Amino acid sequence: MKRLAWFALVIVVLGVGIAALLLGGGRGPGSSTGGGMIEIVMEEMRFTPNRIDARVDQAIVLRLVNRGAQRHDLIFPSLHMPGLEGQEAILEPGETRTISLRFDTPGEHTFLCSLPGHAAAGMTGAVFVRP
Ligand SMILES: [Cu+2]
Repeated sequence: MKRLAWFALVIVVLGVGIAALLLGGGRGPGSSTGGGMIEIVMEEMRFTPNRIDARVDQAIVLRLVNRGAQRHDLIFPSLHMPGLEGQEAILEPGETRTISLRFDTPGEHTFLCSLPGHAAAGMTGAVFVRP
């Protein structure tokens, strides 16, 4: 009887571990480190998270989710933005889109929502690119 209980416990622990591995898949909530997929929620008037870490020449995949009631976009006013060219990053309310980026210069790359008044109201962020 006692032995059976032990066995059941081991099965449960293994099950939870495997489920966590399968569900984890590199996109843990709150994670903002490059390498996996990073989810950025857009709403009035902010990006969450709005600070992202990346490395030079490392592709980062952003999953943009517009949970607001208005249209929002995500643009990098800086010119050093290999990878974003041609990618549509304006989203209707309720829309989700995945874009990938790759930076070839280290430093702080500011992004913002270019819809009128949004950046001024705080809808900005930055990707910190390490060498
Ligand atoms: Cu906006």
